[in-house]
Amino acid sequence: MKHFMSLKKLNALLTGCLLIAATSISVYAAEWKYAMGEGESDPQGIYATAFKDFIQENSRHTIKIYPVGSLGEEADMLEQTKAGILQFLGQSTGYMGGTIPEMDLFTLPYVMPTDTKQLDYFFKNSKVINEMLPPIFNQHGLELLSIFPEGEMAVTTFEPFHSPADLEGKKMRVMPGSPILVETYQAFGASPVPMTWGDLIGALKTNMVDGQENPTVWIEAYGLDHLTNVLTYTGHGHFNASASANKAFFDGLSERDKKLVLAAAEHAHKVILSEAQKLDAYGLGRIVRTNPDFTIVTLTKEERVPFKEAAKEVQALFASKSDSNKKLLDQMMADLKEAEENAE
Ligand code: 6CS
Repeated sequence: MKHFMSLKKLNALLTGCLLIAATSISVYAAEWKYAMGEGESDPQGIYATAFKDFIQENSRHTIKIYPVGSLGEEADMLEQTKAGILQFLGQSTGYMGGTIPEMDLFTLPYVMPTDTKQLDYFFKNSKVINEMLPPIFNQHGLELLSIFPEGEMAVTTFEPFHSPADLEGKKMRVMPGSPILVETYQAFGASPVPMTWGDLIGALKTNMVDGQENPTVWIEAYGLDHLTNVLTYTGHGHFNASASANKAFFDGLSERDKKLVLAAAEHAHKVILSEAQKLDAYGLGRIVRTNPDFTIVTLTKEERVPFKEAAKEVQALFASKSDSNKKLLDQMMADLKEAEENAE
């Protein structure tokens, strides 16, 4: 009898242990959702995959990646992340200015350099990114993890252009949600049309728009060079993307998991920054090889002058919108000067 009781106790103890183990697994082995505005082989996908692999190799958590199109448009994914339905979001900065006005900083014309070494330095050391934007993201329910470049903005059109006068009346598609993109193309003489990525291909096929802007690697990957005739490098901008987490989710993580997420972001940031330097050359090389009839134009220094003049108004307009915008733009200029002086 005595012996029977102790077996019963042992059984109860074992059941208890199993229950505790099962609970720990469900608490500590979570599946986190990561949505993004690009496919898995695109720059945001390279970042997301490096992030996911790091998390999965260093913990029992798993990450499910939702690429472009699987969870609606980019604006929907931003709302879903703010609401905590998604834990992580990869998003083009050009979609964020409507929600986080300060993010329009990254779409301002003739502010970012085209030199990849300077960009690399800037995206690693920028005070704007590392110190000033994180509390601004927090106010919007987000935890900023990274901002990284995807290549110089290239403009593709049906007809060539060399001056703002050539752009007059041209309907140029811009990413929706960024007032500065609209203001930029207006200043450049064109008629901007904000439109989601999902609508752009159809709009080009039916001549609803006369052109669009995107980084070269994306233009090649999604065949935009076959839907337009000319690609023009104006030097006016760089395409950038961000990665962020839902703030309440991040705040609720254990100290260990917070460190894990931050280390994964640091790792993925390094991976994409080393890729970023090659993206433009890769995209352009493929276009030249596969589509020899496509015209490539680089505006001369002289041709850029009126565009740069027009850009000054847009920069001033951004700075005039809020104190926060002004402070960020001032610091951005200081960060970029430091990048120019220190980039190797
Ligand atoms: O033009 C767009 O809307 C898309 N372009 C890129 C390079 N990434 C995603 C974005 O949605």
